[in-house]
Amino acid sequence: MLSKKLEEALNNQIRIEAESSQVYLSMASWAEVKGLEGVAGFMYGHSDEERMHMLKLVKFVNERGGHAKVSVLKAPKTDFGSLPKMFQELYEHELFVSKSINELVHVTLQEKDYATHNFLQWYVAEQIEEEALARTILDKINLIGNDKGGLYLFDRDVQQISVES
Ligand code: OFO
Repeated sequence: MLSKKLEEALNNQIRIEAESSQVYLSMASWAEVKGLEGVAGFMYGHSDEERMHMLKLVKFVNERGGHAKVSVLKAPKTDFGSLPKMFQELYEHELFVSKSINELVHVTLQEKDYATHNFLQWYVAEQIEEEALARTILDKINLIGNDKGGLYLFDRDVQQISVES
C-alpha cells in the first residue's frame, strides 16, 4: 500500500510524463510544418514513449492501492525557433525530468517503500539513456550549424536514432 505522500509524489510524476509527451508532440508538429519530416518522426516517437512512461506509472499506482489521477496539463509552446534551440530545450527538459525522478526516489527512501524504490530504478536507467541521447543529438546539431546539406542528412538520419523503451 502506498503512503499518501508517495501517492502524491507519483501522481506528480504522472503529470510530468504526460506534459513531456505534450511538449514532444508540439515539437513534432512544429518540425512537420517546417518540412522536417525526419525530426517530426523522431519527436512523434518520443512523445509516444513519454505516454508509455506515464501509463506505466498509472498502472503501478493503481496496483499498489493508490489512485492515479489524470490532471490538467500545461500547454506546451507551439514555436521552437530553430532546430538547435528545440534540441537544447529537449535536453534541458530531460534534465528536469531526471531531477524530478531523483526527488521521487528520495521520497521512497523517506517512506521506506522499497517496492516503489525498486520499480523506479527503471526510470533512473531510462533517464541516463535519454540524457545521453539528447546530448548526442545536440552535439551533432551544433556541429552542423547552418550547413544545409548537413541538415538534410541529419533530418534523414535522425529517425534511426531512438531511445529504448
Ligand atoms: Fe523522457 O522522460 Fe519520461 O521518464
